[in-house]
Amino acid sequence: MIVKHLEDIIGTSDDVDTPTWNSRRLLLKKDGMGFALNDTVIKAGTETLIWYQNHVEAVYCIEGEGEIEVVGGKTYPIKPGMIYALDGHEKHYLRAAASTHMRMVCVFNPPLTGSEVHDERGVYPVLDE
Ligand code: 9YT
Repeated sequence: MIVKHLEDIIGTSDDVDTPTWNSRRLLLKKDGMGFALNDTVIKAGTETLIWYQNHVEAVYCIEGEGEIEVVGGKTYPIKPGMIYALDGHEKHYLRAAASTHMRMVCVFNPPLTGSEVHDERGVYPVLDE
């Protein structure tokens, strides 16, 4: 059985910070669960272009407000209790309201190895440890 606490992840190499989000990676490929689980803060007033070509991701908002715009499709408001699941590798813009960060629980399949950040097209590569 695996037991971790968020405070044990913060400040380690599994705490990945970018200009628009900060992903605390709770479960990774090395944990052998077959998926990754992150506690991610989307920074207030930011927009991120994301396109998970190599992964599916489910996202559950637990704090804050914002929106997700599917490129060429709909825009959905995000607030606590809302989930979205990118089962079609949808390219999207993720925005947090200017007044508040968003806190999201994110699940990835295949699991992340830990160091992924989006490239200029919003893509996470498939990485081996
Ligand atoms: C919700 C979302 O996709 N945020 C970008 C970061 C990503 N979820 C991660 O690596 O935790």
